Amino acid sequence: MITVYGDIISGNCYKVYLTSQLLNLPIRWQHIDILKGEAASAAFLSKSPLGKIPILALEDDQILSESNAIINYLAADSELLPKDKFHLAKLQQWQFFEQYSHEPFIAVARFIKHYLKMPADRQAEFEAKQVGGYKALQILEQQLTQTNYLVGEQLSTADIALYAYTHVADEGGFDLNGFPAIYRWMQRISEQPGYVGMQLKPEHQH
Ligand SMILES: N[C@@H](CCC(=O)N[C@@H](CS)C(=O)NCC(=O)O)C(=O)O
Repeated sequence: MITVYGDIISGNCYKVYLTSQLLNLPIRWQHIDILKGEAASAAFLSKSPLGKIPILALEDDQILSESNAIINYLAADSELLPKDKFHLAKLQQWQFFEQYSHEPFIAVARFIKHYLKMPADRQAEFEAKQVGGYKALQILEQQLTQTNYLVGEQLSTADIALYAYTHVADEGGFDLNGFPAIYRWMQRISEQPGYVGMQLKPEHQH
């Protein structure tokens, strides 16, 4: 069975869990507690030299890192990954946007506010993250006023990638009230068969 090493409180790890549940794929979840620094342990570094979660270990011990690569691997051959080359490139466009222009603002603001409880020496950084985070939300809103999902009318791993930190953006100090199209998109995703929220811990995470 495929093993995922992750911590569900991380949006990057949650993407992998959500994808596996939407596709009804059996996975073994190995909890790595990021707040306790377990991703930096020697045992974990031997699997993933970067010391970051999530990683996926195949049955033959091949390892895959980078959350968006992992969800695309899991979704290969499913309707969550388009076959048409333009739509596939659009999906990647959104996933690269997520990693460079969304996650570094919204996830980091959330980490500072929600998990570190806003230490004084990170207050200025937190405020700077708000600017980039709201810009990313505006871009999502603009697309989602035109289409139900990010790549047209079909749910894909682009939506899963962007949903992960957007749906907990309030924990990073972002007010989603001014973003009705994002709100409706989040509703649509949460109504998918197999959907699980971030608060539902994987079976193997205690
Ligand atoms: N680009 C990577 C980012 C992974 C990442 O930053 N993971 C964080 C948790 S969200 C982590 O492992 N942090 C632990 C650390 O840096 O010590 C991905 O998408 O998987």
